[in-house]
Order: sequence, then C-alpha cells, then structure tokens
Amino acid sequence: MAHRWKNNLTMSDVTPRDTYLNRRRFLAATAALGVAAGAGPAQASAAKLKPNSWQEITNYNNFYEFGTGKEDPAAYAGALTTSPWAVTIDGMVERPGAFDMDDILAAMTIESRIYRLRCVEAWSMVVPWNGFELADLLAMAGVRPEARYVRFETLYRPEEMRGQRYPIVEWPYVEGLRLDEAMHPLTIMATGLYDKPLPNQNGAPLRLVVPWKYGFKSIKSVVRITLTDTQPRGTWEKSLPNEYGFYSNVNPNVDHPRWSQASERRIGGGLFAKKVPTLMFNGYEKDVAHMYQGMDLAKYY
Ligand SMILES: Nc1nc2c(c(=O)[nH]1)N[C@H]1C(S)=C(S)[C@@H](COP(=O)(O)O)O[C@H]1N2
Ligand SMILES: [Mo]
Repeated sequence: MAHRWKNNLTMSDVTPRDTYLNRRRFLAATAALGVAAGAGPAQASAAKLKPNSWQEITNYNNFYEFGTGKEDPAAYAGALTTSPWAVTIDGMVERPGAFDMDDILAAMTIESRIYRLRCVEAWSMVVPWNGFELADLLAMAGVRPEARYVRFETLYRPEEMRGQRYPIVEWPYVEGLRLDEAMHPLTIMATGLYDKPLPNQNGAPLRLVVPWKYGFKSIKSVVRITLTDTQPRGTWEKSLPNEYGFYSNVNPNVDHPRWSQASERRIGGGLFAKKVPTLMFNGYEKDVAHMYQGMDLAKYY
C-alpha cells in the first residue's frame, strides 16, 4: 500500500529536541498538533514537523500478535478488548500491584510528542504521540534503589490475538531497558495518536515509545512492568541474538548482519522515493549519547 501514500519528508522536518524541551509551552500553545506556528521561537521549529498521516501510521504496522503482515494489525487488532486494562508493576518497587488503566490516566498529564520511529527493517515514520513519561508511571510504584533494569511484557491472550496461536516468536512479547534509559525524559508511554485514543494496531491502550532505539524496543499493549537488577532478554534478542541486541540503539554505522542500517525508507514517500540517511541515535544523539559514553556500540548493539 505504500505506493498510494503521498508525503515528502526531509531530515530537517524533524526537530525532536526542541519539541520535547519545550513540551510544556508546546502543549499550552495548542491542543491539536502542528498548530503551534507563531507561538514563539521554539514552536517555529516544532511547526515544521510533518508527521505521517493517520492513515499511514495506523495501516502499516508491526504487531506480530496479530500476524506478520504490515496490514494484519489493522485488519485483526480490533478483536482485542482494551478495557478494562490493568498494568502490574512489580519487582524492585516500593508499592507493587496491579494499576488500573483508569487510575493511571487520572494520575498522569497527557502531553504531545512528535517523534521519529525507525524500524530495524530500515523504514521510518514520524508519529505524533500522546502520552506521559515512563518515569512518572514508575513513580506511582516507587522504584527501589537496587533496581537497574526495567522489563516489559505484552498481554498474552491468544483468543483475541490470533498471531499468538502460532509460535512466530516466544509469547508473550518481552522487552527491556536499562533504568537510566527508562527514566530518560524522551521515554514515554503512549496512550494516543493525533489526540485520539491509541488504535489497537498501534498498541492500545498503553505502549512504550523509545525514539532513539529501533522500533521493536517500543513494546505494545503492556500489561506488566518489572523492576529488576538483571538485564532482561527481549523477544527478538532471544530469537536471533546475533541480529538483535539488548541496546538496539539506532546506529547508521552498525549494520544488521543481513542489511545496511545507513539509510531508511520513509513511509509515505512513494515507491521510488530515495532513501534518506539514518541519523545516529535516530536524531536524538545530543540527548542520549551521554548514556553510552565509552561503550563500544558495535559490541553493545
Ligand atoms: N507486542 C509487540 N510490540 C511491538 C511489536 C510486536 O510485534 N509486538 N513490533 C515492534 C516493531 S518491530 C515496531 S517497528 C513497532 C511498530 O510500531 P507501530 O506499528 O505503531 O508503527 O512496534 C514494536 N512493538
Ligand atoms: Mo520494527
């Protein structure tokens, strides 16, 4: 379907640093995305952002719980019941328990973040998320000082998630972050898109978004968050450890064993659009590189 989409993005369209550093003003300026023009210098660059369309973002998905085709999630994720929903936060926390989605939403301030999304398969989009910082959610449970990592788990419900009836990967889908990555202000839990509730195919009702990492780290439909002192093994790391590492930071200089990561195809650019260069840490280098100082990124891929 990609050939039907019209959109022309360039790297300069996206200025994520301004967007998030000025997020409160950005939010105050507008309820709708992209209406921030003229509200001040910070908003001037934010207004240049050109997100992919709703149609693109909700019809070209990876969500293997509903099948491996890009159009399977849009076709089949409607079967998922997302209310009621609870997220268990456990492990090394002060107040472990099941947190009801309604209570989470009541406690959080929903904000807008326009982020790049770069899939490890070398395609990308720009997505206007709504959500809140993961750090604020973790604060509800109280992170204990011995915690070093965060492990996330997707719902396991094969009656509604038809892909889970097949051993495509090990279910439930699992991902993990180092605690400093989880606490980073760029790391959010998304609850919406374009100021509308998150569609099921995008990971309703709550999905992780870590914009400087390959898309598969951004786990969907999360039901459990565990604070731990042990590095979690994600679903893709377990399946193909020499292809997908724990860190999975977007890096144009470290190729996937089977393809180059130096450039990417923008969804919506059309079939014959030129690939655009992939940016270090997906363009978030200034904000996140300090966390990986001194690490050999080819070794810790
Ligand atoms: N539970 C779960 N989360 C997942 C996936 C998945 O298959 N299952 N796919 C990942 C991959 S590979 C990508 S690129 C993004 C895609 O997010 P999007 O469909 O909202 O663009 O979701 C990630 N989160
Ligand atoms: Mo992906």
